[in-house]
Amino acid sequence: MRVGIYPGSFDPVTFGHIDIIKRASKLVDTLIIGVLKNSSKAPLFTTKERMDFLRIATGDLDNIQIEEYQGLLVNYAGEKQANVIFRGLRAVTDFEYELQLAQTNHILNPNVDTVFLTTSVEYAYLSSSTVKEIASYGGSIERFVPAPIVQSIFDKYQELRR
Ligand code: COD
Repeated sequence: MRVGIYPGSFDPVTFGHIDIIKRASKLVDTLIIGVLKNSSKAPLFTTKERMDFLRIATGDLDNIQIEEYQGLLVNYAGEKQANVIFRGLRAVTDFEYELQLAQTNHILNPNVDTVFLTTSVEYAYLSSSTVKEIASYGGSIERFVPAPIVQSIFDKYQELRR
């Protein structure tokens, strides 16, 4: 049984992530979406919120598990008996960081390999940070994230302003 992990912050999930999830899920028997709990990036959304958004976004896929993890990704992959980590590549700017991450992870656990899926062109520009920036100014984010989570993103900014 082939188990893969697609790890990330998903703060929040975007159509770019969903595109990678759909494509990666076809390459393995089970795809675990690993949501990093204590990210140094200080996420806007709680782990539970990020996982709930992912559940909503992937409801139509049946070989997906959504889990939180903390600590080293390769240790988590080992625990789950996953031997492939999926990452999305948008542009050259992603490459340097991703290469370093993949090489470090492979040194830490040689049983785990990283597979890069290149972004679909329509999502090449898209990032969680861009979505948050637009939403923080009240701009339209419907083209970037699934409709059922749009209001929750705006609600978070309302909550922060209170
Ligand atoms: N199109 C395609 N892919 C995309 C798009 C898009 N529009 N947007 C994002 N992606 C890809 C990203 O390139 C990435 O591959 C993935 O989706 C998730 O993105 P993010 O931004 O949500 O997640 P990151 O990059 O913050 O995740 C980093 C990890 C959480 C994986 C990493 O920090 C980690 O595992 N940390 C734990 C400690 C560890 O093991 N560190 C490594 C050893 S030093």
